[in-house]
Amino acid sequence: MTRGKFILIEGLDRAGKTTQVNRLYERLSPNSESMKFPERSTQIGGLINEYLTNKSFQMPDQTIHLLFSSNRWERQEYIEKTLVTDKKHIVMDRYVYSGIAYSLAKEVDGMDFDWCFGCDKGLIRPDMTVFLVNSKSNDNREGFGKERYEQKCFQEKVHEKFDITFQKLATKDNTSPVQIIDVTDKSITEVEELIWKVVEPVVGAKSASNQLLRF
Ligand code: Z5A
Repeated sequence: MTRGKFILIEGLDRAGKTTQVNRLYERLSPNSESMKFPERSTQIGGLINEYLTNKSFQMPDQTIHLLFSSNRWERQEYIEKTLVTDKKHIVMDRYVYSGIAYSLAKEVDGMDFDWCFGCDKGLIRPDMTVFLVNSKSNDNREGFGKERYEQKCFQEKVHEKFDITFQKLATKDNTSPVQIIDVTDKSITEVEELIWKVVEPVVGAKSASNQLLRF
């Protein structure tokens, strides 16, 4: 096998990303790694965690945006090693699209798409992104409301910004496609099967080389 494939799961809060990342990781095991952003175990991740969980911990919107991006950059070497040297697949929970969509949704002067994307330019790009959409709100799912951005009206704005971000970052030749999966009223197993249907051909296809895609 040439390099492993990089599969990203994105979605709004409590859409079931972590649940599905774990299912996909198990399906691809032992030839896979699962990862998540924010990666809260690093020093930068610790600051992000403090910001998300402690509403009295303030920092400028620009600063937290750059910290989320730095958190991705500090894991690039590991991602490259896993895909290219170890030839394992990566199943990722949130990444660049979340970084841009959540910051755009704050509608801060000067933090437009180009500003938000600038610091992520050059990051390793997924081979496929799956975006989980629930046409009913996720706010009745367990845990919703505990962290900073978990408010219904903000989440609606984030959804709009995800759509814009997918359009802006789409490639002409459809490398790194985004697959939207409607999870409304679907069980965890039904969603798992829908994801597998789109991911299986990607992980099953041979890469022409070890070359990685980049944003
Ligand atoms: N953020 C950002 O601003 N900038 C960035 O660059 C990045 C992130 C990377 C924390 O992210 C925040 O960081 C997030 C975006 C921002 N904003 N907020 N708030 P996070 O990923 O750490 O946290 P999260 O979005 O809240 O994710 P989560 O807790 O991991 O939720 P989830 O993964 O989507 O859901 P889940 O844990 O798989 O499921 C939630 C519950 O629903 C659980 O009880 C499941 O059993 C249940 N569930 C799952 N699927 C189903 C189905 N199909 N039916 C019924 N119940 C289900």
